[in-house]
Amino acid sequence: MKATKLLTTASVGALLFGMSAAAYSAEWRYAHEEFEGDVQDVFAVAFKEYIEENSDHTVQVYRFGELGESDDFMEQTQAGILQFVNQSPGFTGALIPEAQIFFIPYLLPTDEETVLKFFDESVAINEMFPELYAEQGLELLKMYPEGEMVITVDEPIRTPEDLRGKNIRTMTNPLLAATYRAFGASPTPLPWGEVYGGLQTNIIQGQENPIFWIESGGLYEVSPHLVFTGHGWFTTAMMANQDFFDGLSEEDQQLVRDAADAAYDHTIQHIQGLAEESLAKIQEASDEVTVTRLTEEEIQAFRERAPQVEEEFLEMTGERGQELLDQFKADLEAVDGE
Ligand code: 6CS
Repeated sequence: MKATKLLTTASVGALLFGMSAAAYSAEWRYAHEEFEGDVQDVFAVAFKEYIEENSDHTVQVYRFGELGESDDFMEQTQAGILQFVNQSPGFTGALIPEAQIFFIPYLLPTDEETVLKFFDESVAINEMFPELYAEQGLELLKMYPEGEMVITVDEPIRTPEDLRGKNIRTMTNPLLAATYRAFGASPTPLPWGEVYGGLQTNIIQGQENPIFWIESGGLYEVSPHLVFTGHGWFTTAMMANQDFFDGLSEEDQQLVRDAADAAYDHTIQHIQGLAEESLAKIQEASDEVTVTRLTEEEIQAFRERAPQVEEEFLEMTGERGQELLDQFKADLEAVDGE
């Protein structure tokens, strides 16, 4: 009886720390928010391949729907059931308020080269965010952009007034809701699993996402009017359970960091040109789709509502938010001037 109990305790321990009970070749679990071939999956598969090619460890990748919604597998990671997770600030913003900085509209430029340089070199991204995630028991390994945000709606819109009365789905963080309120819409926070059905049944009349996801999730079928407002980028983050990471040998910690670096480089290559390819696929698949690119003057009407969202960000995050925002802006200026 005692022996069985000991064995059970050992296997639970092994499960928690992602180790095989037999030899030291670990079996790690990694969950992300997307489907096969999508950007987070490209990252996860590249990470898995690097680990498996350079060690005896294996990585099991779980895609959207296999372990629940994003918040479910974040909880599983914090509990140590999963070793790695890719969760976007759109959802983490409820847990780490400072992560909502990505939802201050017009903070990031639309120019892809500048954005990519920013993610590579930013002190806010690469030094300040890891400390904020660590407070939640998470070892932040990478933050990376997936694509420019595009709004899809039930009819073409050009002004904040056109958004009045429309329920626009947002990811579940309060600042993104503030952004859409500022844009004139009625924000409706929902987890991903409810978006397609919500658009189909007209509970929501629009949403925002990068084009590859509008294509891959078939959102254009139920929300066919694409509007380029240039207000932000979909950003995501890949991390490990911190106790698990701290418990690894130095060699394995380096392996994990190198795998995250390799996956990042591969994913950044992958996203270049992806929006254009996805838009072409959408236009081939549907005659109903329209594409509206706002003029600079039209964008200005949205942009001038950004300061009130920045204000709300600072109300939610205080001094720490101010420090992060200052650094974020300094980092952007540094890459802009290069
Ligand atoms: O809108 C969302 O909820 C989803 N969008 C993307 C691009 N990835 C995953 C996320 O759940």
